[in-house]
Amino acid sequence: MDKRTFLKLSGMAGAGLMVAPWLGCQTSGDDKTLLNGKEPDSDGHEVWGSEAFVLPALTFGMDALEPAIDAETMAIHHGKHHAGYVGKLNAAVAGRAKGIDDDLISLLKGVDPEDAAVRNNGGGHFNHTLYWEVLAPGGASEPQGALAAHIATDLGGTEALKTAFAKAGAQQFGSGWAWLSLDDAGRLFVSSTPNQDNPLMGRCVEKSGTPLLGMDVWEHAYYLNYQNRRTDYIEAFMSRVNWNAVGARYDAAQSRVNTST
Ligand code: MN3
Repeated sequence: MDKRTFLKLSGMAGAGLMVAPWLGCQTSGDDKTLLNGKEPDSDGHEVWGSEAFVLPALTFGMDALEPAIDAETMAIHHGKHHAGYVGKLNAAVAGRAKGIDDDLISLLKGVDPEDAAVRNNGGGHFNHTLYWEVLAPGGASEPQGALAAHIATDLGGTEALKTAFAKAGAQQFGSGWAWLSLDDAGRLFVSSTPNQDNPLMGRCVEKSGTPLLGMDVWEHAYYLNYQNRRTDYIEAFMSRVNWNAVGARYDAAQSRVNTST
């Protein structure tokens, strides 16, 4: 194994340790999805590689969410839109020196609002990876266990959450996302963001936290099937959420809150 290969492999292992808590009990996706390749520049500083980020393969068929989300929308959304964000993110970061920001989550937490390429494409990669994760077929159709109890305490229960979440998505002007997140003090909140922003981006959003559930309300997420009927898409999306996947994300985020307080 040459030095370059060794550095790349050892870098991947290190990044894996950092990212693992976020991945939590995730059962879908490639665990290298959000990792980066590490390559030293000529001065020995670590820089982002040109293929640092990889489009995760879907763990389910394009037609698995029919009729809520049609196969053609899925294929274009994953193979064109998400792939596009990954490619543009790689182009944006390639050759840039790394600081402590050596994975996607820390990169987004610190992203400069003026750094449009990383903000938009890094957000796009993170957001869509989460979207496929929480839509993976199977799992509970309602929040379970500790997450359900916390939703009752902070948000008034599952029905109140669903109403607030659907409203956040419906009222987001233009393109964006609706979110259920856990803030750093361990409180759940519902919010929406424009474009590909997300609650990780502390310098770009009013309220920051760890996203647990994200709903894409860009027209590309629903237009083929629903045209302008965003509320019909939202209802369909809500009916397909895998609450076990959301719960796994909640457990991981809650354990980090408990560790840091
Ligand atoms: Mn999208």
